[in-house]
Amino acid sequence: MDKITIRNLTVFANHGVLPEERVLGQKFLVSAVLYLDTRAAGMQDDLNRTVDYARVCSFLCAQMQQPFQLIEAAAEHLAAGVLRNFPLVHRVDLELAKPWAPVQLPVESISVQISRSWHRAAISMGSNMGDCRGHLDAAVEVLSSDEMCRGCRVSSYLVTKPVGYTDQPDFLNGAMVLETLYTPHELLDKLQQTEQSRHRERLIHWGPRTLDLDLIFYDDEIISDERLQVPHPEAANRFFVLKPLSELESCWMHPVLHRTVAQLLARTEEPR
Ligand code: PH2
Ligand code: MG
Ligand code: MG
Repeated sequence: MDKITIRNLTVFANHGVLPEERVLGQKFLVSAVLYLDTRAAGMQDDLNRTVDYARVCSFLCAQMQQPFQLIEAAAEHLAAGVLRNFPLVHRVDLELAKPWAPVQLPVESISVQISRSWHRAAISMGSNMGDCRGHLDAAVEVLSSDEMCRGCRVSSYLVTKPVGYTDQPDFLNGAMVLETLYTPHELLDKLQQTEQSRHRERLIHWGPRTLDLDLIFYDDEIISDERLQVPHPEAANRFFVLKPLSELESCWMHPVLHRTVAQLLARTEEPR
């Protein structure tokens, strides 16, 4: 991807752990590499097709006025702000330097460098207790109104036979694809909080539930730890996951199996 670089934007601000830093303030240097596609702007010589770096500079300068203890925290705030407020920017590498850091030793500067971007997530939804449609709609509402998510797209909902533990009512299933600034584990927290808000109880494994939200894909990442497995280990065999997801992203490549959602769906049977 193309880049626009802002180097050493100089801002006076009051970040710091020491009380005197908060009172007196000091000099900070902000550098940012903005990743975006500049091709159309370049070919058409049109500012509307790119980010106005003057606006980014004044945005960064204004956001620096909110004081933080840590340069890490200030940097997170700046990076998320750029990604949320300049939609063409897909990724930002941000450096925040403190040339006058009070370390009582000669030092040229101390800085933190972070890289943040929008990530694409696929989420499957299921419900077979109570107001199933209401539970799925509530999940869509929570994620589409979350400031850390954008561009939420939702499949149609379909009624499916229970898989695994079959002595339970039919499910209503659907899928959602969105872009997010959450890490996979933060997104999992958000999904679990949303399940809780619909009074999800974990009684029987694969048993009836008001709301089940599973993270199916997160970019093309492969994650396997005590809390989270991505891609979801059952996704590739499940009609009720693949069918709604194929409406939104039939070409998404399973990063382990190297088959698209459409290919996986084609070899999956709808349970009757
Ligand atoms: N979820 C399960 C187990 N079985 N069957 C259907 N049809 N739909 C589901 O969402 C579902 C299931 C575990 O999460
Ligand atoms: Mg599930
Ligand atoms: Mg689940």
